[in-house]
Amino acid sequence: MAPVQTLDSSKTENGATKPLKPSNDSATHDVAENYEGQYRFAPIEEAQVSRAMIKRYFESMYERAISGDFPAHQIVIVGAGSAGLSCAYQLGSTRPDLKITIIEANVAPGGGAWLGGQLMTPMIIRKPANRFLQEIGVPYEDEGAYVVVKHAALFTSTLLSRVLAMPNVVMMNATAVEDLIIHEDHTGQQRVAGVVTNWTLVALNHDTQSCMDPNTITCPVVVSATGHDGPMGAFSAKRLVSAGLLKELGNMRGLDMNRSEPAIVNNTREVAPGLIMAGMELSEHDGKNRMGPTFGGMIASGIKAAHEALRVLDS
Ligand code: 48N
Repeated sequence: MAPVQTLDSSKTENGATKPLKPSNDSATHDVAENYEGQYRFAPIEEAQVSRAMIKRYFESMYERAISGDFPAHQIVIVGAGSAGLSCAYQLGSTRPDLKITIIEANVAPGGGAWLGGQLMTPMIIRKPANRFLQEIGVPYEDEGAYVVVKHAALFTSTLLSRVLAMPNVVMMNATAVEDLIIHEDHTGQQRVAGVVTNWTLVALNHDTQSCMDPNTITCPVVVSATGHDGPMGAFSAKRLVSAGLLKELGNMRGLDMNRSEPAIVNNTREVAPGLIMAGMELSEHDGKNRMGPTFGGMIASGIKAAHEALRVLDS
């Protein structure tokens, strides 16, 4: 039987490569100029690039410094891992009136969700958390009780793109939360009222330079999802202990997938007045088990943290 001919549209009958067929208003058309003419960019001055960045970045920093302006309230989310980003997506998509500010210490957001386990790339998500994948448009293989996303980066990059496309969401990456703002109300109760920030490279170098003071962002509710390890992990849980608002850390316990994921989701809550905790940071705060390379609990915890944050904000 004659072999099946697969038509290769980029080739002519005799196998030569067809020249690009540019339409007049496409990138292909512009690139085609390289073969016939010169690729031309619109002219620019360097100062225009600098000013375009400075204006936008510092305007948003100025606007997000305080949530006092009514009615747009502000929620700050610390940590852009799978829990923090799921929380941001849930808040941003259901409450367009809210100002949502994500503070992420790494240059690259995403936390531990760029890979599955042991640097392998597929991501496992146990049902019913796969419904979130359907909502944000991440394809997966259905394996019955769980689903497999072909590459964790497909989940994280899709979620990041959905969150960052929301007009009410601002993310400040390469920025560390290095303290919590803690006020005392008229009853004497201590309440988290915002975060203290610095550029991460500054926060990591306080031992090399003195007096590099931080900045502040005040808000009525903070969601902390800083994970269980890493240069600054479990940040708020540790700060609650050193600030006297938590007696001691529970410390993350051994791996047990079946106990850990429901425990973290069901215990996602306001751990101190004004502070919601989510994701693996909660395993350190409460002393819950870890689950290893399965991410459904992070998604569900982030979504629950959004509901908790709205409950606190609207109470
Ligand atoms: O991904 P993580 O570390 O944290 P979660 O809770 O979003 O997801 C945890 C998940 O990746 C796992 O650990 C999986 C399920 N494995 C479990 C197991 O048993 O091993 O994201 C936290 C983010 C990171 O991007 C950090 O850079 C950031 O928080 N971060 C901070 N950002 C700003 N200021 C800080 N002080 C800070 N500390 C951490």
